[in-house]
Amino acid sequence: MSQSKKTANTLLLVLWTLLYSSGAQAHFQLLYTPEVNLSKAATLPIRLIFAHPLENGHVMSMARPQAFYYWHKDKREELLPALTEITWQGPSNGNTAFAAEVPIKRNGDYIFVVEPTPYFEPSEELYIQQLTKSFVNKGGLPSGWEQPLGLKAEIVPLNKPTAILVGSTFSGVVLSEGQPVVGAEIEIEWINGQPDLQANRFGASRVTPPASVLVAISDANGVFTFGIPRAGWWGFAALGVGPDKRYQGKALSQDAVLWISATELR
Ligand SMILES: [Cu+2]
Repeated sequence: MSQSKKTANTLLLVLWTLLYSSGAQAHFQLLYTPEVNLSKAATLPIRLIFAHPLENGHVMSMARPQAFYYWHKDKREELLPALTEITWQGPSNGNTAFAAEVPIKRNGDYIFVVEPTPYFEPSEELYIQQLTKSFVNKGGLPSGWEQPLGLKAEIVPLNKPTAILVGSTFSGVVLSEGQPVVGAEIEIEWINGQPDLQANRFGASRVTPPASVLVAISDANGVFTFGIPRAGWWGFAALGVGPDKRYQGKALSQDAVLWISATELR
């Protein structure tokens, strides 16, 4: 094949991939750390990445978040000053993300929260802000993982989020300003490319994403349930459930995101 023909074919393939995959990708704010159950004091490596984890596609650029902290018992620990800007690499591109090293000493639950600066998505002509929670436990002692944090929008777990087994189910309740949201649309994704925290990149895709986005709808009490088919990181994004609908003169989707790490019983 001539060089120009090859180039044309490559361009077509790229276009086709973009068109084909645009329907299957969901935005997810990641708040990732490799190990959610600690037996002794440790320094947690954390990465904040805005990506399409199941498709393992384009990595979006994150601005410095509006807030980043954890709740431990009754205390909120501010982590914004601990963030360093990094470049996170996906299979097709690299983009701005954030890293932190967070010391964990006391026993109990740590609920991490990132409140990102809204991101403008040109393909949808709207801003997206995903208020995101992720959980770590030290010493096996529960201390409030089931408590709402009073976020504008949040998913509150109904199963202990640091003890989720493959083949079991996970349920959560979607809250907007503390009230259950009936009929919320919750997109569900799995982190397909293993995050490599040394290289700050996603590994190669391990599964073929399903043809269509996985979705649950919250019931009359704001509750949804999902059966966990595979070990690894599962994310739940309740779309547009937050009270803020506009940002800088444009539409805003204020979403609630929650992450769990599922393990095999063996
Ligand atoms: Cu995107």
